[in-house]
Amino acid sequence: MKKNIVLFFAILFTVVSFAQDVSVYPTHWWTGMKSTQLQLMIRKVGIGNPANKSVTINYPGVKLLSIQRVENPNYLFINVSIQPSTKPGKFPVKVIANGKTTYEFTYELKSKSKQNGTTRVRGITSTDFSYLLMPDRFANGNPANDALPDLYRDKTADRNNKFARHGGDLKGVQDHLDYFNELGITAIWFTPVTENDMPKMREGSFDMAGYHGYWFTDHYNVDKRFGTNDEYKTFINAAHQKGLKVIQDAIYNHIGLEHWINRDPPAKDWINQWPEFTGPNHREETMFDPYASKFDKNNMVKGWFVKHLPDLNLANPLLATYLIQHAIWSVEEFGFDGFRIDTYKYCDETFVNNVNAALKSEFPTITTFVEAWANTVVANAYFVDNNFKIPFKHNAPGAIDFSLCFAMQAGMNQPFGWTEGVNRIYMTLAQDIVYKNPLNNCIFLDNHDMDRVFSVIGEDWSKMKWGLNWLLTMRGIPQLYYGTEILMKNFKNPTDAEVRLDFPGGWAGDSVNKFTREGRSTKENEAFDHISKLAIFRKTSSALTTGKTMQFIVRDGVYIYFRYDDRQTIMIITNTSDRAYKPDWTIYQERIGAFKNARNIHSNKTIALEGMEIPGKESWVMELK
Ligand SMILES: [Ca+2]
Ligand SMILES: [Ca+2]
Repeated sequence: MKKNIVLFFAILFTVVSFAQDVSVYPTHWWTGMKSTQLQLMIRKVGIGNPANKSVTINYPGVKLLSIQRVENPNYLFINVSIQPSTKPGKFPVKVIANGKTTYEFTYELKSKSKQNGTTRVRGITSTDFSYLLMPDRFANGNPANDALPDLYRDKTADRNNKFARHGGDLKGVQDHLDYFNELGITAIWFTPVTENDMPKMREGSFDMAGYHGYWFTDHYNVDKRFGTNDEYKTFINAAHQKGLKVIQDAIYNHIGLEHWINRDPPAKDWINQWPEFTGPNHREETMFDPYASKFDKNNMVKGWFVKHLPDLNLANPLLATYLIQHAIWSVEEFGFDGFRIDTYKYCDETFVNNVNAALKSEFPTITTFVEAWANTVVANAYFVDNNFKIPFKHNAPGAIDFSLCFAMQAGMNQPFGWTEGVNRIYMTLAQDIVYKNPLNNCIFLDNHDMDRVFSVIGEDWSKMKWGLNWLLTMRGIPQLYYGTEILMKNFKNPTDAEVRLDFPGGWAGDSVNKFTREGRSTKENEAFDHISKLAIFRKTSSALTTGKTMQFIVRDGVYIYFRYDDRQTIMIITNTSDRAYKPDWTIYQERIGAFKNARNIHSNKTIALEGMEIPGKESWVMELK
């Protein structure tokens, strides 16, 4: 009896110790991966104690290579190789001290998907039209997960507070997949859904929630206020079944203050340390300027973005492996199609190239575009695959094209001049010589960090049409910010919360539902239809998606460019002046050739090129016939 009691408590103790904060990363892996190397991180109090001398793994094809300790005894790293012949399955991993097993866990190798590149992980290309949304602000599909006070530090959801969580979630996005198809969208990009278990943080004079998702506290878990890991998979599968791709937002530069990497770092040098809070200078020039000081570059790479976002030392090899394996894990686990990388210009440059290369090696079809928020074309191009002959070459395929965004805004907003107005677009596109492939750039009129474009242009619908026409016909991967199609407006004044308002109709009981034609005003339907008509045409237009570009010098404020290939020629003509304009087609003969007529994509009217006159303030997208 006594013996049984001892045994009972021994079992209980084992269970209790198992229920403590124990984690193994990656949580599972796959057979059939290109790389045969895997590094497991065990996180458990005392696991790295030198008494834990050895590890045993007994599974055909899996070989223990080495174990590694770090200065924090709560971590142990296990390096294994997985031979290509290894079968999927589960096996025990034992940590041994003095001949006894002190910790044992079961590790699983699943079978790598054979659908990568066909029904999942398809890559985002210039054939796509993406829609950027914030899940917390788009639609609430599950009111039961709005606030989960037993699980998370921030215990509230409150739609009356612009800085709080509002309860939107993945189910809400999933409930509107048909809406995206009506609008002509082909890819959904949303701000991160990774766990952000942070309390509200003081930013300026406001207490902000991590509703935007950029404060990771656990890489391997979806924040349950957006949905579980399984619900994320369900959402992606549902999107794929509706012909929609999915873009995941990734962050390598920093983590949230409450991430265990910051609370209990494996080694001090996983976080870039400063004697007191030091922010980065935000000057991307420090990364490529031939005259830059080491001081400025060091500050740019290692400064903390804000006080509550510890900056990761991506040059640490164990941390780098942790993050690279997580990136691979998330693609294989969830099957999304492309990455958008946040705060790219603040990252260790060798690391970002390594993670991109590792992803490309495992998933040849995966694509990436990076946020460098650069103010010049040279700077934008520096952070991606480019034509520069310089010592360090970045390898990301595409940039988020801020230069073209600023140029398009200037084209709508400024009066025409030698270097102003629509000439900014002309001059910016001319600088495409620096990109290896400008079609890989994500192009946009605004995003979640900027004033809404409709406000920027003074709520002028004529100018809005120019911008939308350019967005959907210029080279690159167009991105629309949620709500632009219903003319949502606002400046980031006093904060960016103003440009992140709830989509009307996303919550049960909303007074209007702008997901439906009936819920939208006449003007809003005009905007929605203008976008959807061109977007749906674009889907099957080889010229607009993958064709070449030819632009002509802007004359009298009239900007004409062509997208063309062997099968199709599209002319985009925008008259930014007040006066009607009759193009002299002899100037455009190279592209006009034998074409006699042009069909306006929006009105569907075909008119003769001879004698064609475009009124002032008008923009037309025309297929030449
Ligand atoms: Ca919810
Ligand atoms: Ca950094």
